Amino acid sequence: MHTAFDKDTIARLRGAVGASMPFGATGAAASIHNLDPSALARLNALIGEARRIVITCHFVPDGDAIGSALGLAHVLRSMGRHVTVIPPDETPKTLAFLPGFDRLMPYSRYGDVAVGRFRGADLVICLDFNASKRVDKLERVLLECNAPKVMIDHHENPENFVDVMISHPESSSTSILVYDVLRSLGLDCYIDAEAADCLLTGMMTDTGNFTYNANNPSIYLAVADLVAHGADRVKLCKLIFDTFSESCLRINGYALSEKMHVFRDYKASYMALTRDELNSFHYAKGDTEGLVNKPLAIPGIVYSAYFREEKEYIKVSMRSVGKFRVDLLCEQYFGGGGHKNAAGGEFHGTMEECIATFEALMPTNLERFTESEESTEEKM
Ligand SMILES: [Mn+2]
Repeated sequence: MHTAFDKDTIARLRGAVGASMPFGATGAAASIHNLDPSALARLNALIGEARRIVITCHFVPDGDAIGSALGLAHVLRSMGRHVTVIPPDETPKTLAFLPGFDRLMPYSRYGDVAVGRFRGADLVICLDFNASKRVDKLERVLLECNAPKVMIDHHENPENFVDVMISHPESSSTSILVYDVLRSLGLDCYIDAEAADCLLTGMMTDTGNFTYNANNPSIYLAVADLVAHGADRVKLCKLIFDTFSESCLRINGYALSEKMHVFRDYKASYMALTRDELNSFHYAKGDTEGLVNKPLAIPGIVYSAYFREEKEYIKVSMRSVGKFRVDLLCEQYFGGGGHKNAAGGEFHGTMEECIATFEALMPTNLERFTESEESTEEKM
C-alpha cells in the first residue's frame, strides 16, 4: 500500500482529474460508456434494497473477471452489504496479491456452501461474461437462483439471462465499466485504495498494460482517478507484468526456443506443449499466460495459436493483430470464441490432430477470417 499522498492532496488531485474529464466533473455526470440511465436506475434500486449480494464471473477467471469482482465487492461492503464473490473455479495464484483474494469462494471448492449463498442472495451480479454457459458447472445454480440478476460485461452478443443488462462490447474491460457504473451512480466515494487496486488490475490485464484497446483518452482519466483514490500502479505493474517463478521463465523460454513454428507465407504461428513437457517444467496454472502473444511481435505475423494439452482436451488460445478474427476461427473449428483479437476454445482429440486441423486451415484462413474495412473499430 502506498501512502505518498495525504487525504487533502488526493481530494485536490481528484478534483483536478474530475474537472478535466470529458464526461464532466464529479457527481451526476455523463458516463464514459454512454450508460443507459434506466439500467443504471434499476441497478441502483436493486443495490439499495439488497442486503446479501453474490458476485460471480466466468470460469478460468482472469485479472479482469476477478479484479472487477473484488473491486465491486469492496465498494458494496463499504456500503454495508454482505457480499460473497463466487467464481466457478479456482483463480490463478498470480492474482493472490489482490485485496480480498483470500475471501473468494470458488464453487469448485466450496460446493453447497456457495450454492447456499446464491439461494440466500437478494441480488446476483454477473461480471465479465455474456452467456450463462460461461460459468460452466455453476450454470444451473445461477439460472435457478431467484434473486434478480445484473450483467456488467464487455463481450459481444450478450445472452439475455439477466434482469438488468449493462453490456458494452466497445469497452476495453469490465473493470473500467464497473468503475464507470460506480461513478455514474455517485458511489465512487466508496472506492478505497483496495477497490482501486482491483479495478485498475482488471483494466491493466485486459489491455496488456494499456498496449491494446487503449487509445480512448477516458481510460487514462479513469486511471488517474483510480490512482488518486489510492491505487498503486507502480506496485501493480511489478506484480502483474514482472513477477515470474523460475519454472515459469524456463517453460516460456523453452516454448519460444524449441516449440514456436512460424509460417511467414500464411502470417501465422503456433506453439504446442504436451502434458509431459509441461510436467517436466513443473508447470503451474498461469505459467504460460501471455505466451500466445509473443509470436505477434514478429513483423508480418498476424495471428498466433497456443495449444496446451490438458487431461481431457487440448486448450486452444489464439491472438491476432488488426482485422484478423480469431474469435470466428475458434468458434468454427475449436469449440470456443471470444474477442476479435483474443479468443480460445477446446479441441477434443490428440495434439497431433489438433495441430493437423490448424495447419490444414492455414492456407485459407487469411482470406476467410480477415474482416472487411468498414466493420473495424478500435475499442474504447
Ligand atoms: Mn474482460
